[in-house]
Amino acid sequence: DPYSTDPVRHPALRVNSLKPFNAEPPPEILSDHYITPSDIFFKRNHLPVPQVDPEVYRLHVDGVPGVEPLVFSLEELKTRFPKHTVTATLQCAGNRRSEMNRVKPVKGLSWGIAAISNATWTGAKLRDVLLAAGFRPEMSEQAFHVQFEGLDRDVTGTSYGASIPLNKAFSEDGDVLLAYQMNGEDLPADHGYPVRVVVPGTVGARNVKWLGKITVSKEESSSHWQQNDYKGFSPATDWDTVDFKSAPSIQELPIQSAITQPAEGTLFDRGAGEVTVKGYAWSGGGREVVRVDVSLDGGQSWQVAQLQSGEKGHVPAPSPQPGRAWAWKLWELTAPLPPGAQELEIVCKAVDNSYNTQPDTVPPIWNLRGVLSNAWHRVKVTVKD
Ligand code: MTE
Ligand code: MO
Repeated sequence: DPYSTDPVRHPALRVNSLKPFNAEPPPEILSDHYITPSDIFFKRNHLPVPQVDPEVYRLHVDGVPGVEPLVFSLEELKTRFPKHTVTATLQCAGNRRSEMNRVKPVKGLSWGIAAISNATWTGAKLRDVLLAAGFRPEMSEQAFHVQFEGLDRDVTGTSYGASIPLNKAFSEDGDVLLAYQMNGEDLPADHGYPVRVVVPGTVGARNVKWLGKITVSKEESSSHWQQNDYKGFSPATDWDTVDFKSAPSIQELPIQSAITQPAEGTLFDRGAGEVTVKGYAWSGGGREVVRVDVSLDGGQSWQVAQLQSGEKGHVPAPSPQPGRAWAWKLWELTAPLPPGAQELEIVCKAVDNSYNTQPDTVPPIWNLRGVLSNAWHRVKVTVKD
């Protein structure tokens, strides 16, 4: 069993698939922490977790025009390059897929609303490593992508791979890291020990774990996950007509928010007088969430939630530099129970600083792979007299 050496996981995780291991935390635990503890951070593996000896580990850098391939040891990555720490949210393209599946069946793991988490990541900037490997800005006329290959392999020896645009990889404020720490400790095995790429603002799939190789290239990664997966399509496209070449790979994600509390079906006593609603909100590409609107009546009337950008009770983090809002915001609203209503449909929607907002329903954004599911999140609860 190639999975026999997989690490032990936290028992509270909700498992979507055991081999490979895919799991998300219960929503109400997720919004208890601004920085998600590593053991409950969602886990999305396509393959067995590789066992990597840190002494033997080498990162290969290839494809820099006119320059010989180079290798770096873990020690070199840690000591030769300035150490940067970035707080960034990772979200799987399939987060909230189960809501899409309810409209019409889609292919993929049935994620709830918690295939998203937030951590602090520490490592070398990819930009600095590319510079050390001989890359120069003028080479960006000959190369457009940076490919990443994982050390995890399937039975045929094919490894997980993905790529990002070169301009994101090389940009000074793109904050792309070759991270060797998560939340102040060595990366856990499930999250890419000893080194993973962290591409802030970009879909989880490009944040390659157990990083073995970086290739600067004209082409995107030829990996299945870059070419024939993680793309969006029209609701009209089905498995007979889909042409994966016709759509761009998902990179920056759209605006997202969801309600983590209360849970669907919760019973409230009218005597309690009020209801507290909690959730998260995040947008891709470094766009900052500027507002979250909450409705208790299915979207007829709205109230503005309070945003939280830091651990509760601590001084909130200063506003990020525009375009570099990589971390989510947690939010909360306490409001009187609407008089008379027996059932409440609680809804949330977020707005980012480009004034992007979420679509109100799922059918117009339904797609066969169930990705990019970001409609208004709706939770029904009951009030008893
Ligand atoms: N990297 C490797 N090497 N293998 C993988 O299976 N999964 C990707 C990405 N990087 C994956 C990978 C996907 S689809 C997601 S959503 C994120 O890792 C999940 O990161 P996490 O498990 O740290 O939450
Ligand atoms: Mo993912």
